[in-house]
Amino acid sequence: MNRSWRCLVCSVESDSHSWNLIYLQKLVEEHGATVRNLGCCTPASEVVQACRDFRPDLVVVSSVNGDGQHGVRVLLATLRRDGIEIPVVAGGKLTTSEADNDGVRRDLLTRGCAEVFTGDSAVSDLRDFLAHHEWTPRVRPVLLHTLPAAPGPGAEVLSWTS
Ligand code: B12
Repeated sequence: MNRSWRCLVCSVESDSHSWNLIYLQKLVEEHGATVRNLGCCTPASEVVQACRDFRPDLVVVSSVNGDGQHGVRVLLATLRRDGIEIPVVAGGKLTTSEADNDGVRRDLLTRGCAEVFTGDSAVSDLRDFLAHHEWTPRVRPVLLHTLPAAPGPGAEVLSWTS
């Protein structure tokens, strides 16, 4: 059985831009994911709750209003505090100056981001990142019971832990 992997798309609490999130949702779906898009102005607590409910394999955070570095820091700290260990990547326009991009990337990697995508190559870098990771669903099939009859002796019924 081939299950798609799951991706949570979100922003940070201060950011009301939406089309970036729609764009990312479509991009990640092209890579085979089932996406839950939490929309703009996403409180960190809502991301935590969605991680518990939806159990994504990856969280993609986008911010373009210039305040994203702070928002992503808050989100990473909240996820860590609440014991959520799901890879987080972030990107967009995370400060008000492109000159900050390298420093922002280093900062957010140090704080636990799996990768940070900014500048002109952000989208192609994310595509490469998605293409070069094997996205195996975190949810593993569990054997519930074995059917004695059709479709054949010993046929296994699989269910999912979510
Ligand atoms: C529409 C718009 C708004 C609308 C948003 C409406 C809505 N529902 O979305 C409104 C009017 C609300 C708005 C408000 C503000 N905005 Co505005 N907005 C824009 C605008 C014109 C277009 C954004 C858009 O929809 N683009 C289309 C999407 C698809 O592209 P995108 O957002 O750029 O995302 C692309 C890349 O950045 C990248 N990307 C983004 N995130 C991620 C994440 C990852 C992981 C990766 C890989 C890539 C990636 O991929 C996307 C596709 O290429 C831009 C200027 C522009 N032309 O880009 C300014 C802009 C984003 N806004 C800006 C600003 C400053 C504001 C305000 C602070 C203005 C103010 N003083 O009030 C507020 C902030 C409000 C808030 N709380 O967030 C600045 C941000 C500057 C910065 N970061 O340095 C911009 C760049 C304008 C500018 N040149 O100054 N805005």
